[in-house]
Amino acid sequence: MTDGPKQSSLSSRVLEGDVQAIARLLTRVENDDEVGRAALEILLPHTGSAHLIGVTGPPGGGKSTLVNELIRSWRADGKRVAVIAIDPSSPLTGGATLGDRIRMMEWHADPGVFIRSMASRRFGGGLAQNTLAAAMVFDAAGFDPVVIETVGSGQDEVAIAELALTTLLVQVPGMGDSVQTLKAGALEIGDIVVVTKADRPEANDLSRDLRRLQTLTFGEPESAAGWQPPVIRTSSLTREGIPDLVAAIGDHRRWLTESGELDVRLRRIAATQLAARVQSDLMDELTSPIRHSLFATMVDEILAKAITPQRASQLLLALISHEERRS
Ligand SMILES: Nc1nc2c(ncn2[C@@H]2O[C@H](COP(=O)(O)OP(=O)(O)OP(=O)(O)O)[C@@H](O)[C@H]2O)c(=O)[nH]1
Ligand SMILES: [Mg+2]
Repeated sequence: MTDGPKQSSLSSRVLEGDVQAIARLLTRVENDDEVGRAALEILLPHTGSAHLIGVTGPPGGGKSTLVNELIRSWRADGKRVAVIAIDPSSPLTGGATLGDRIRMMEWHADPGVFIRSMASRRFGGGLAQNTLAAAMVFDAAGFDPVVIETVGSGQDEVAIAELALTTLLVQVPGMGDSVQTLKAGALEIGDIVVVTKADRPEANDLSRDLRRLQTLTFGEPESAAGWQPPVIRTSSLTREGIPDLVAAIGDHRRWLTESGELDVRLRRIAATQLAARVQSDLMDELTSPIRHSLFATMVDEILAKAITPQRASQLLLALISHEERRS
């Protein structure tokens, strides 16, 4: 096996921004194989500068179209942009929706834009782990910003805020009872609240309601210290509000650095990544070929009401640490 030189050339090509090498490494990293793991170790010292931006909101809320307009602005500023689009639904297409495919085609010939779809079907820490590993690859390859786009389905909505430095919470007019559709706590995750499809008549009412709700949640703007999440109306048809949004993202990035919040968030992202990794490594251990039958036995015992899942989990963990000590 002559994997060694191959790995180092793969990572050096990634560091040079080679699009094909990046695509190949992303697949390796998603499959979590040896080549992927080794390359991440080489890339690690080259990471840490990209602005990780989370975009979340309801299905069909105009997230992808919005990100496309952001790409257009950032490209005009000479930035190289990566997008990780997480699709919870379609294992058939490997996560890419038709709209995402059209968007990918638009930027196909531009090496300064890389769009990757990922299916979020892996349970447990899979989403966070795969997403942040892919973000590391883009970061090392010199992409900045790196956008993580996900449909807000309650849990994912909050999860994305733990993976990003700046979170855009998308709200869309004309979806019933305006802000009442917001789940409790969802507003807090938005560093910037974006009302998309501002060309629709209901956009004004929605942004007014969102500002009221913000006041109820965070207090009067002048009384609160720190960052005030702005509500920005955008239309991807007319490009209204897109320059304002680009500016607000830049403002938030500067605020993070100046306030010291950047370190807090970097630490939170690292902790999220480690927790996700431990979770999936433990599951791999517990369901490995040598322990698989024990795991299945425990499931039988739970079904037979002989043991609680809590106790079964403790027993399995105790067994692993016992084996570790003996080896
Ligand atoms: N009128 C109007 N329609 C828009 C705007 N932005 C997006 N749309 C339309 O809204 C629909 C959904 O847009 P997407 O960008 O695919 O929305 P999404 O949030 O990424 O959707 P999912 O990824 O499927 O959750 C498409 O038909 C768009 O053409 C806008 O600014 N104005
Ligand atoms: Mg989309």
